[in-house]
Amino acid sequence: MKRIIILTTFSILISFSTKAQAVPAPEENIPFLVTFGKEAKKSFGDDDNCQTFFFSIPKSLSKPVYIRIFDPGTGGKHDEVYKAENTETSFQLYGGKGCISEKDARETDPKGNFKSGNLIHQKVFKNEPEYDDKWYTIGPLSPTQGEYSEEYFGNVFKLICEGTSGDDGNLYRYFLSTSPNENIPISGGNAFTFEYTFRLNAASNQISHIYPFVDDNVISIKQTNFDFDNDGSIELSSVVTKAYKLKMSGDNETAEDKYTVSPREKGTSLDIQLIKGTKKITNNNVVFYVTNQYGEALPFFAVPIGGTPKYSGKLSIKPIQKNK
Ligand SMILES: [Ca+2]
Ligand SMILES: [Ca+2]
Ligand SMILES: [Ca+2]
Ligand SMILES: [Ca+2]
Repeated sequence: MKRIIILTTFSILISFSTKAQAVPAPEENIPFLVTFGKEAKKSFGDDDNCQTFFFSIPKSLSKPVYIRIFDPGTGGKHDEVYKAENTETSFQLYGGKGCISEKDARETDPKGNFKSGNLIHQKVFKNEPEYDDKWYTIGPLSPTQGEYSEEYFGNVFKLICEGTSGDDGNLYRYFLSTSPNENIPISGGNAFTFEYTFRLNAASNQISHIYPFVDDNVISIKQTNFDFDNDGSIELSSVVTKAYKLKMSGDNETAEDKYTVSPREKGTSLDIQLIKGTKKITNNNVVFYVTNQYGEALPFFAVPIGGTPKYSGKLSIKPIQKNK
């Protein structure tokens, strides 16, 4: 005889890891951010030679903060150099009114007034041994130099990285720190972007994760990826979905498809997994963004809002064998 029971394993786990402002975050398993000089071919994996990241500092914090850049130059270790090391990269930090509230700042392309707000700091890096394989620190910054935004959880700074000349790939990372000399995370701090350009691991079978946040207004999303080089597969998981296959792009191609958001996914992050195949593919740079039904970009948070989504099952009916 069979007995029918209904399993409703519904639980959104809020496991907000409040201390991680490495960008990319360790959980993402992404080795580097990447921005190419503007003379580089698009097929190297950067569609617009520009990357914008935002840093959010909780309102309760009044102590100074520092934004640190690892390997800001192009040359020596880590970078993707073609022939001569001829690339210049400009890092520009903005705060103040309009920094994040300006719509152009939240687009997936560097257009219009995306450099909104007050320019706080700017520095151009070439091939500079002084900063090769080392950290460069911006600050001290008073949190109130940022723009306060309730939607983005605090005082927000914007760091734009532009490949202003050359044809090489600048690989780099960020850290939001309370110290100018060390990486000490800020409790409740976070970092996010609306268009993510990064390097994948070279080793086979590695899984990288990016976490777009779905707010209450999102009904459907469209994911877009560029230059994934067919390097394995891309899957979406969430509180209600497991390993939903997304379209992936080949070399110098764009792939996109849509996904309908379930009510239970509102207020949670999605886990988009870039799953490398069995082949070792090196120097794979990729661009990723996700937009909602209005074409507005969703933020990818380094520390996923609501925690990493845990699949909690659908309303399911399972027959259970009676004990003999
Ligand atoms: Ca370097
Ligand atoms: Ca070059
Ligand atoms: Ca670099
Ligand atoms: Ca690529």
